Amino acid sequence: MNRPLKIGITCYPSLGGSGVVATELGKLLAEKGHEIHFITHSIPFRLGKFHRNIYYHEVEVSDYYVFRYPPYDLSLASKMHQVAQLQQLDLLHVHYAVPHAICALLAKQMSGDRLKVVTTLHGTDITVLAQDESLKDIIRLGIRNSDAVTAVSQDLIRETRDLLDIREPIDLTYNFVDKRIYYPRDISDLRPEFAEPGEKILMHISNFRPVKRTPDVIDIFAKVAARVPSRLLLVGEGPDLPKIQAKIETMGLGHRVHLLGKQDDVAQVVSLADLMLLPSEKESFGLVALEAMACGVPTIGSEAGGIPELVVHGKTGYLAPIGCTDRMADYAAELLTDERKYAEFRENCLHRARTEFCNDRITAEYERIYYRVLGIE
Ligand code: GMT
Repeated sequence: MNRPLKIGITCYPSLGGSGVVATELGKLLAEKGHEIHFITHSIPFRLGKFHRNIYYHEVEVSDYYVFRYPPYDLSLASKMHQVAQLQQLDLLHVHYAVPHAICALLAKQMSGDRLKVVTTLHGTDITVLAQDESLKDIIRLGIRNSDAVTAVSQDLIRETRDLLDIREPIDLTYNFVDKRIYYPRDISDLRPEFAEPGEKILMHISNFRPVKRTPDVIDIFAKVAARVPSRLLLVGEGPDLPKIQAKIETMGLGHRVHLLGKQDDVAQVVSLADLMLLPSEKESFGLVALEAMACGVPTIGSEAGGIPELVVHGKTGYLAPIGCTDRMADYAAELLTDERKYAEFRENCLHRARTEFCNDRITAEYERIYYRVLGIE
């Protein structure tokens, strides 16, 4: 048994898959006896109640009048260094390359080489930001100089290599769900609020950004609802939501669509669904499809990015080329009207989530990486 570690974790603490994964990982590592120090600009929203072995260090940004842009990155790097010194951290594990990997490297320069840096790439930090000429070179620097780099899918590893010409090793560490939280919940009390008996529920959860192709969600739903009595639940908020609301009204679907806004208890909400829709343009992994899978809900989605590594076409859901809403709607209608097949998919979902993407397995993979960079094998 290796010694417990002291780990600094930095992530975007507000809503978003990378922040969720970072926070849940911190909680699980703390349960295993490691000491976890979150270094972020506000408390990670998924942290919740008090946890043994978890500490929080707030990054305060100077707003001195000469700054046109308050230098958050420098304050973060300084805070990482201070916490590393005071708490004798073994390593910093940063989620999302920009600016976190660069800040961690600065902290390492200040603290000395003993402090190791592990960077986890989550998706848009590569697929969107590494295409931006103003950031590309600095993202490459962050990746090349980290002591270990992990990515949440094979597809993201491939994209990172292609876009940034990275030759150094990148560890594959899929995202995970905590099986004690994500399981099919009893929602018999709640379901009548959203659907009549005999109606099916389709769901989409996202930050309603253009990469999610939310207009496709409405098109798929309209085509399904024409054949199968159903409702659509939209969860989350973001820039495309007003456009989506207008589209729903124009298509005369208002009475069939419920907007639930942001929701904290995802396992409970997801358990309401019969199908999850994820027709994204880009998706390095698709955490929401895993959350659905763990609650026994199949996903109908696009073949974008890492989705095919998570959703097994014809077993735990169906996938079609990006934008192919006709085919996605056909698949959805087929699954919703074939009880035997639906039950089979549901079982496949539960089994796959509990085996391939289980919290114990992925946490152990991260621990192996930590001990490796620290030279403790
Ligand atoms: O989905 C988003 O746009 C948010 C983004 C984030 O940084 O939180 O999600 C990315 O990381 C998640 C956790 O690893 C992945 O499950 C999402 O697929 C990924 N999003 C994209 O690649 C668009």
